[in-house]
Amino acid sequence: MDVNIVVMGTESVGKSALTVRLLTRRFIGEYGDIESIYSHSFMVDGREITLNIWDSPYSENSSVETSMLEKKVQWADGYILVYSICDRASFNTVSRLIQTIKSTKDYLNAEKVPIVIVGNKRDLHHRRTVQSEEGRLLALNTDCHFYEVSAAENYHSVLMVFHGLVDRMKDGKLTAKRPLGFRGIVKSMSAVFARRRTDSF
Ligand SMILES: Nc1nc2c(ncn2[C@@H]2O[C@H](COP(=O)(O)OP(=O)(O)O)[C@@H](O)[C@H]2O)c(=O)[nH]1
Ligand SMILES: [Mg+2]
Repeated sequence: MDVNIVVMGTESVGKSALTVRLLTRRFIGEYGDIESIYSHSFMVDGREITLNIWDSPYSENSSVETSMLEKKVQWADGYILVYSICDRASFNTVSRLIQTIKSTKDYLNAEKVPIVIVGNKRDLHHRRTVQSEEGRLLALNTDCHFYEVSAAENYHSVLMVFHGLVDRMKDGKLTAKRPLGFRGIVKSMSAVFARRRTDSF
């Protein structure tokens, strides 16, 4: 089973830190402006699942950001929306992203929306400006999953984020659909970005 996952959120919330943590179990500290689609496989119930994870920097140019956003939403089967618990604006953006995803993709009523909301930088609690309850409430109101994590301090909780999303997608129509060959899409994407890294564990 192959699944496309996009990691979204404003600048410096820890999108790359979370992605790299999943792939390498490590926290490096500085990531630069990585634009990459990573491939990561693991076994669930005796079945191999391959995640194609698209991590990209947030563009300050709003027209670029809007057109990229559309591409990402179309490409992905599942969404990880990241904010920093120390950055109120990043939380507001996650809320807007949920509306965009829901209005762009058609989800059946019975279907769980494959979105996980992540409040990152939990270790910086002394600088917290977004309370846990706010994240939880947003998730409740939008029928999403919610986790508060620290990419800096904890591998396990980051793993739970990605596994939680996969679990959620397994319940949906994921296995049935894929009219377009996703490999073709990934290929054309990597041509656009001229940079593709494949890490398989
Ligand atoms: N304290 C702390 N810093 C973090 C955490 N996650 C990321 N950072 C830092 O936040 C900055 C931005 O992280 P990065 O992953 O590049 O953010 P991105 O722009 O969303 O990809 C970097 O300096 C990271 O070291 C975290 O959980 N705790
Ligand atoms: Mg990044």
